[in-house]
Amino acid sequence: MTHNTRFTKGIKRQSAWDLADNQVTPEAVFKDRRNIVKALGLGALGASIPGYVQAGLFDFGNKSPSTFTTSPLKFAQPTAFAIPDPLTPESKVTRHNNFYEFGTSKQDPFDNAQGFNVNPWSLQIDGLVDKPITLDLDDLTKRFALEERRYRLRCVEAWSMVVPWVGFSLASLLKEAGVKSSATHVAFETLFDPDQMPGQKNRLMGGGIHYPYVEGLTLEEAMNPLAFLAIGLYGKTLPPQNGAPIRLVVPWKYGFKSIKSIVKIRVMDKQPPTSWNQLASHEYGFYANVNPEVDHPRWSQASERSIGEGGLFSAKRIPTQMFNGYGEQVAGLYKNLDLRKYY
Ligand SMILES: Nc1nc2c(c(=O)[nH]1)N[C@H]1C(S)=C(S)[C@@H](COP(=O)(O)O)O[C@H]1N2
Ligand SMILES: [Mo]
Repeated sequence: MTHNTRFTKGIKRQSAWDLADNQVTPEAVFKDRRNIVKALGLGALGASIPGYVQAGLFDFGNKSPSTFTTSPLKFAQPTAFAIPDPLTPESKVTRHNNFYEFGTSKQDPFDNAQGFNVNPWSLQIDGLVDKPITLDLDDLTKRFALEERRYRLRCVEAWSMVVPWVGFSLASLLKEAGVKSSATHVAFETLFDPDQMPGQKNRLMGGGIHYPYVEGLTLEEAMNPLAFLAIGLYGKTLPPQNGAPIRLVVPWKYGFKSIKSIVKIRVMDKQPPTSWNQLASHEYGFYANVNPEVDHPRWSQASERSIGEGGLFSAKRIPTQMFNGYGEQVAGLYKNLDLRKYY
């Protein structure tokens, strides 16, 4: 399914991602453009399908270069948190994105965010803490010991990637601020800057989300060693489409929990509102743990398309794992929770 069908009831729009599995043709066929058009049943229509659809269908590599400047990072090599799965190519990680502030199509964030200005940046940590902290852009790369984590990322739309993030644990930041004993939850907020983020100006372009984009975790979830603040990927600082200069990564939850371009982290004593839940609460819960046994009301969550070299078009369908494969680390957090009710 696409962003289009993600929250639109009834109307199903045609896009490359809507192709049924049996329409996805073998690798060899992709290499010949005429065969692709034929295989898709587009026939003579092939010439008249919109440019962006064609570009998406026929792009197997790197396209236009990024004009946003990223810098190499120094970090500890992956250790306990590395998974053996092959990494998704960088060109896919940075060109197939969900970041509705820059538009709802997968290529919009790359196309519309290259001029994004992250300097100066200010990330505030406040609320129920002993010592509120404000971090500037420099602090993000220098104040904490950086490490690489290779995590699976499972979008609620049933596609997935494996990404080498660079950053530090959320717990290390919260510990520095000192969480008060009355705290139960942590809230996160993305930058609100409609001049830089066209999706915040235009309701249609922004997918109907009420901005700024907000997310939240329980304190226990936030303190789990897997919860990560990423400032880079593939060894360099984050490009804007992936959430520069700092974003959350919670790999056992659907991707929408991993909020991008964070300006505020607030420790609270109640559950904070979250953007996708506010938009469609019957479809997107607060917890949003990856769970192959609890389907989305409009599609199955039992399997996912793993995006590799060929992008989503040739993505292999693989079974979805409980907690995205991180059950050993996080299942204990939910032992008293009905995961059907608290989806
Ligand atoms: N602020 C903000 N954060 C966001 C989103 C968004 O639209 N806005 N999309 C989410 C969704 S649905 C997913 S799947 C991931 C995608 O991260 P990626 O583009 O780095 O793969 O970012 C999440 N974080
Ligand atoms: Mo997502």
